[in-house]
Amino acid sequence: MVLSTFAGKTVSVTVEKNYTVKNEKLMKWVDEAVALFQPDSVYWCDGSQEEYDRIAAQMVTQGKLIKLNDAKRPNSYLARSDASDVARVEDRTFVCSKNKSDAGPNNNWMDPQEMKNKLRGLFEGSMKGRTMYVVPFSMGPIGSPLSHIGVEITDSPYVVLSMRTMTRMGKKVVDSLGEKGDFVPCLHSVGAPLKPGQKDAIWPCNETKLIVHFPETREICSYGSGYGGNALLGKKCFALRIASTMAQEQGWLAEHMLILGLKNPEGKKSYIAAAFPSACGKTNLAMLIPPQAFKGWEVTTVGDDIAWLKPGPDGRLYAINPESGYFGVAPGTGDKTNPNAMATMKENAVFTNVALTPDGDVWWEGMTDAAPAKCIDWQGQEWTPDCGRKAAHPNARFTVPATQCPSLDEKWDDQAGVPIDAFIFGGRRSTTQPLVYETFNWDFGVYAAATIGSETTAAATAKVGEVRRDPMAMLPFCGYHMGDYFQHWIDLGHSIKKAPKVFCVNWFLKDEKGKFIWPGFGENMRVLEWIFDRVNQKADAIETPLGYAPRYEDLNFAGIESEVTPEVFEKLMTINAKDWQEEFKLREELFEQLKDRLPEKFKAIQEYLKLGLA
Ligand code: O2Y
Ligand code: MN
Repeated sequence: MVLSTFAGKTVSVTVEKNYTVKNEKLMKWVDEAVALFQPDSVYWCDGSQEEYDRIAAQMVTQGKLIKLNDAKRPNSYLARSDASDVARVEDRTFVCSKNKSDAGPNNNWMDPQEMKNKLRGLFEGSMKGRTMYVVPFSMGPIGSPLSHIGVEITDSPYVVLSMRTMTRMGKKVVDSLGEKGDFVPCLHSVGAPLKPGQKDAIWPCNETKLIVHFPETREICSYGSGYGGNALLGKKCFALRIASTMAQEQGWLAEHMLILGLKNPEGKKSYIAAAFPSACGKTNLAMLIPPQAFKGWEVTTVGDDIAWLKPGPDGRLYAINPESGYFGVAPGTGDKTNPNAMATMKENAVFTNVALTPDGDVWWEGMTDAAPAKCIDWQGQEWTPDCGRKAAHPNARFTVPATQCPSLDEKWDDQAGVPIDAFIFGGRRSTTQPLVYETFNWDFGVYAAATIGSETTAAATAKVGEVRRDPMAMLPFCGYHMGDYFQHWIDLGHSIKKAPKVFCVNWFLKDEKGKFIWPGFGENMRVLEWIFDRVNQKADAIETPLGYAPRYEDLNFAGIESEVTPEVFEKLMTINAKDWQEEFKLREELFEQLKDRLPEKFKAIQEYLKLGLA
């Protein structure tokens, strides 16, 4: 237990707890946290709507939330973060395994004891003048064999509200823990203690930030940030970094994947899980609305960001979305790009770092074609379309309950999860990667997933157009050595009777003039249909050097024949040998970094592909 080293002080605080807790480990851990953080009061969250409304109202009174116009956006709020606290801090994120080599070159590392000493110094007294909230949460449906429980201690009421939307949270989780149930302890402090009488900041945080994972003891500590993945510890910290280490040990997968359901007009249904690096439209794909030509087809949403997949008794992989809400990027989301997301956020939403319109609603770039004549930008400044600044921060967010999504899948909350028939991997590539292909088999699929990457965009870096490898879109989220992770994928596929088929897609090919060739968004349905039919043994394909690919006649282009002609399709499906020689060189750079633990099979697969493309 991380806190045994922190304990030793006795303090007196008021405690508000409206239910019985029988779990001794939890009670002891909370007592230790009180001694460490020295808050003014302790509040055990029950997860009720009344509690949510009460905390939100307190934050409005304190100026920490703005209540939006109830007629336009019922029960919704706007939060503005500190300008220094707007995104995940990868350079301050650590995996503190006992041995440095187990964290791999993909993680920052520090000796666990040294890190705990450092954290103790930062955490000691860091909640003075504040309330310490105890937030019990379940990742996945409560009681499901695919779910796991965590408890987050935090001094941020914004985190409490967000955790209630993003997880199953409160008394029901403590009840399901019972006397002996285990949980992942998560400590979070914004690192801004208050002296008596000191006025609080609108968004308290600390210049020093540290997001720390102890994989062997399954503990998470976060200091200094109140934002997103740094602070909502159920998401990236637990459901990906810690869960990926649990999954390796226990024979399952914790992945950075959306999950969608696809039903054809005959009523046959398949589920697909898909991984993409950021800025590839993951939420748009998860909530896709099929074009008119696909009458009778249904796309349904199980999850938009994370999937936990465990082998079922029938030898298939079953997936749950461990979350219960969406924490989506607002800029670029609009009625044209993602009408389902827009409908999901029509009420009960918390928006962070978007603009406030004069009528008390929200706006961001890409929400509508025309910008409002004026608004208040994400930093509280007056904004007009010609002022030269963005109205919303590029990483501005909406936080909404999944249950409000019009395309929500009927099994999104099913204790058994949903059976996965296909994995899709993609990246943002203007050349090289064709629109779609099916890999030859599981091992080739794992190799392809391990080598995906995206070209950097202006929003992410100054070096635009450079390909950044992001294996399985997990590079920032894998809690252990990426080479071991690849081997775990290979082994898992061979240990189950019916491993999903693996497909690669690329929605972002450009022509010589730099214009996107593929229409994307809802039109991606045309590729999904082919994948669905491959999975259900109905679609034809030809063999290419990379895998199996559709011919023009294998995809339904009804309604876009003039945009995607056979010549355009030819371009979309081109596998250019010269580009691929360059691609293999870049992949070798990734393999070089991971060489001490890279699966043997990868070399053989790459040699085979190279020969086919020589
Ligand atoms: O910047 C943050 O803290 C959020 S990161 C995030 C949030 C929702 C879904 N995915 C991500 C991500 O970085 O992959
Ligand atoms: Mn994500």
